[in-house]
Amino acid sequence: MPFETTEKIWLDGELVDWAEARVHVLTHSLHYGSGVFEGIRAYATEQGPAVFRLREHVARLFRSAKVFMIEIPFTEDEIAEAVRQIVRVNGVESCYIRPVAFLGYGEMGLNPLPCGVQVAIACWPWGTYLGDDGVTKGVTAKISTWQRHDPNAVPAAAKGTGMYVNSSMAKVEALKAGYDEAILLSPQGLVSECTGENIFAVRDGLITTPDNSLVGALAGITQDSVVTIARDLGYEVRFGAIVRSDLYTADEVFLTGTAAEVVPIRAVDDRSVGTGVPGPVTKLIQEQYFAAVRGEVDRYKEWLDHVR
Ligand code: PPE
Repeated sequence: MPFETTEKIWLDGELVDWAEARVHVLTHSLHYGSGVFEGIRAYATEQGPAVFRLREHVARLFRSAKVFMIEIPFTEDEIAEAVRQIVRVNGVESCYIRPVAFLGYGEMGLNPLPCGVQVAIACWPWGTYLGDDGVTKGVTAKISTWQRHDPNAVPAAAKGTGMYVNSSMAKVEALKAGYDEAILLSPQGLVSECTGENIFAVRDGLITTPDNSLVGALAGITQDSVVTIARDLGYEVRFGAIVRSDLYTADEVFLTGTAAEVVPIRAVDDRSVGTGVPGPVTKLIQEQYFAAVRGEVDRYKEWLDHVR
């Protein structure tokens, strides 16, 4: 197993052994990418493990499902409690949590409507997604030759499983070319987001992140948290257009995501960002973010859902 597993997975309301959480090869979503998912993290706090912004993640899962007309056979409260339960029963202090709602076995063909909907929730300990060095020293990125979705091709507002072939191709292209991460542009040529993260640029103290709907980026919950944190720190933050040369000339660029957390980008297309080392704004925001997720900042304690 390439990563650390846990004992149980929540599957359709039951706790099953990790190895037994299986599906049939004719599962609809395996063929047509017709599923929706979330990525959530739980962090160790003084009161035990706490899930970060659980309600927002569950709400986004249901919004994604609505876009694809996938009827999740549970309520938002039931899914939220299932997330807390899976963290509790696996006895982990901190972990990554992956809920996925998918169309199961029983129907084939492109019409998804007759298919039964299944829900699985797994969790496992997952360290820094872009490497420990990435968090401290920053990562390199390349503008991808793959474009982010046109909203009339696939709905970027929804976290659909099949949509991630776009991200995977961009990721592989970047890795093969020797970069850590890819930055995708919208069909109009504006900076959209990274493969599984939103992006921010800082210049002269002004922080800009793309207007998600306009550029086909996912409305990130970490992005939202970072916007709040940055504004609370006194920075001006705007949702606005960014073109690739804005990244080359920015003082600082960083990315945000549940898995990746907050990571500086130290070079874009072989141009150093600023001086090529993580800048003060990024470092301050990183520090506040990590303090917030661990329950160390009073004003952000409402973001935590304790599992015990
Ligand atoms: N954009 C995309 C395309 C995306 O997948 C994510 C999350 C984000 C932005 C940031 O959203 P948020 O996590 O709410 O701040 N990507 C998830 C999957 C990552 C993966 O590689 O798998 C995640 O971070 O959990």
